[in-house]
Amino acid sequence: MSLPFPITARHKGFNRAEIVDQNFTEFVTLWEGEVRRAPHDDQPVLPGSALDAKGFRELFESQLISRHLDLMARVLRVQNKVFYTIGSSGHEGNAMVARLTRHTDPAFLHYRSGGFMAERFRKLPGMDPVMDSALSFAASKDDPASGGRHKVWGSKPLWVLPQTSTIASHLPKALGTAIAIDHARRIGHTLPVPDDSIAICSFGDASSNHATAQTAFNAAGWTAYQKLPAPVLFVCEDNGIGISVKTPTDWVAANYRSRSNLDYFYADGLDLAEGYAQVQRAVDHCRSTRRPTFLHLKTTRVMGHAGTDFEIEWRSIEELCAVEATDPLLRSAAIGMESGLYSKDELLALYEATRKRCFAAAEEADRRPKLERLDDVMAPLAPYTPAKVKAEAERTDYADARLKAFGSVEKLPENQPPRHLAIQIGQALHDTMAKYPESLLFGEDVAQKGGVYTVTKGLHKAFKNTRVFNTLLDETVILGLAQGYANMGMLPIPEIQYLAYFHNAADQIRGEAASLQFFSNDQYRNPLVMRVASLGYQRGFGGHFHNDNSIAALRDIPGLVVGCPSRGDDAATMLRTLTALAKVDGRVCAFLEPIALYMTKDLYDAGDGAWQFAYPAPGEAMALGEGRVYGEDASDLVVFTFGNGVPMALRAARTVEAELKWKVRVVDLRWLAPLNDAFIASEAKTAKRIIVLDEGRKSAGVGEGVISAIVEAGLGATPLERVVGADTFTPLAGAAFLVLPGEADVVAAARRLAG
Ligand SMILES: Cc1ncc(C[n+]2csc(CCOP(=O)(O)OP(=O)(O)O)c2C)c(N)n1
Ligand SMILES: [Mg+2]
Repeated sequence: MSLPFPITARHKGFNRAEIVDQNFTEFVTLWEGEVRRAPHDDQPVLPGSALDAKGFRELFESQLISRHLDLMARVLRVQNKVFYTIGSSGHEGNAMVARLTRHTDPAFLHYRSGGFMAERFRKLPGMDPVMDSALSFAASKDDPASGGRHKVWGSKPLWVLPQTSTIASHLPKALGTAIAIDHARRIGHTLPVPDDSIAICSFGDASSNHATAQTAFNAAGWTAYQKLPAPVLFVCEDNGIGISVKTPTDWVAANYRSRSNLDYFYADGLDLAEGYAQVQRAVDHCRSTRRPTFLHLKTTRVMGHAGTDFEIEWRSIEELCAVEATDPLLRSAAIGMESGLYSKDELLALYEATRKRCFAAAEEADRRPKLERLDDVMAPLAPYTPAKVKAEAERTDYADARLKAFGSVEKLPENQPPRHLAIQIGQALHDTMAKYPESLLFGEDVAQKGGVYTVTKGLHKAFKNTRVFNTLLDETVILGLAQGYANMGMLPIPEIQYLAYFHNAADQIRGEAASLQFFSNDQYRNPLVMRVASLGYQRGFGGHFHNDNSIAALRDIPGLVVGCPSRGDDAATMLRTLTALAKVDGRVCAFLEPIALYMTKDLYDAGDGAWQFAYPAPGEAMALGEGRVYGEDASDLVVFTFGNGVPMALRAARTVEAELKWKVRVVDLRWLAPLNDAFIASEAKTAKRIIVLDEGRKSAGVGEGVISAIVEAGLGATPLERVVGADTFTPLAGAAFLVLPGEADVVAAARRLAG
């Protein structure tokens, strides 16, 4: 479609929002076409269209709301009343997707979803898309989506889970949610949405190239290939460009048209009369076949990528005007006039009335309170209700289920002799799965094989394939699945096979799972407990990637709980608290299992069996932040450590006690994030000397946090030595032990302290 006017001086302006705005008025004013007799509400808006007149009017109004929110944002941004200008202009046709789906179909949306949102708001009475959006634009505390933390498209009642700005990062969890919807039935779990729901996930054409998007498409295909349901509607909003990089002509169609297990549909998102039936076909296909569906929705982008994108500086005026001529609002205006539903005056009046409504809402939003206290900002990040968590962790009302899981009273782990870490983690997982029928354990090799280290052995047999299953080999998908199951009210326990491979998929925890409570003002939660085989010191299986000793990437994720047990009984009580934190407070948790301690049975001498412990019966749990202290009354030397460092420190303590005649206390931190500063300070207060033994690296390791806590408690004068890993990757074989701290290093540090 070309503009019915030549490129005049006004079209050459710098402010494309103004030009696009004027184009609409001019287009309507100059429009000359045949006007039909207005259809009734239930008649096609134009002959042959699947869209009826009522539907058209509502979609058009949704488009106008979206457009005027964009225009308002551009004007009020410069007055500091609005703090976000990435808009939806050109994408308003996505309102059709909202109209043709249900408000209970969980939606994970592209940032250009103003039309979709305005239309979805119609699904529930009494809601106001304009005011709600304005509050989000204004970063007001009253913003019902994020409480003023971000301009997001989100709504609790409308099942729109807010997304971060990271493009494509939401595709794995959208797929996970779709898979969870159908998986729930197989484990008898009651969904929070209807059983035939689908998950909707929109994104841009450039984003479709991203590894995170590609892995979601692949995993969707992998699932469908096995005839397993994955009712996800991927909506690729193709405007032909990503910021300034053009997508090669027809690339999206060429790339997706014929994938065997990703069913491709095309729809014209620029033309409501034309596109409606096309969108409907895709939605119906997804819902009825439960197959992953790719809806290629043609859109355009007017007004630049964001308010800061001055396209006139990098595109020719001819090209800009040609793009602006494809503005879907011009097409909608033409449909409105040709159908006889609107006269020119009515159209212009509606356009102006919508503008007024958006500005009025924005001015009102500007008067609403902002987030003004740090406490308020952080309130939803990491909720913690200790009494409830304790009660949940200590809950014992699942005796029958655990009896069934373990087989007999004799086989209950508390009736077994003391065992080592790997066995007791496995027992604790049996316990957890018995306690929570909605829990699922999955990852690479976890099922029949029982994991690389046989930690999950027996679980597949006890809980069957519906609850314990192997995934495809992709950490991003594993963590995306976890979020999807959590979104549907289940309790996912994903396994990451090695800590080094967490980094492959870290964004799924960092940018997505851990941020959901924050950006939704704690209205949405994706509780999960991620198990990670971790840390160094493996003998016989060397090299960096199986011995990664850095947890820096986990420790600085806001809100994430990180626990690391050094012995089997602690693993059991810690796991009870982690699952309780997930259930009660929605927390995202990481459970780091020190691989080198999995099979450790002895402490001092071969065969002493001193690193095996009695299994704690249900009813016992370890509070978040609670450490374990060996040698409480000793104060000549206090060693702060965790994981492999604990038995190492206990062995070194023996030498030190013999040689220096000191009494040594060893403090196992157990919880690495958040670090319990008060506990560290109270243990340090009574110490004459301190060693911080951190098997991680010198830079950004746990040790830095421990020392900071000691210094900040005013105890910086206490003589202190740090024994820590070198800032390097871990080499193979014996050389690994040059890099990692060892027992002799602890003894040497004690000697230095002795002067
Ligand atoms: C992982 C990631 N890399 C880079 C960016 C910066 N960025 C934001 S939007 C965008 C372009 C996206 O283009 P497209 O997917 O076509 O969506 P459109 O904006 O055109 O609707 C880029 C590069 C980002 N948000 N996330
Ligand atoms: Mg694009």
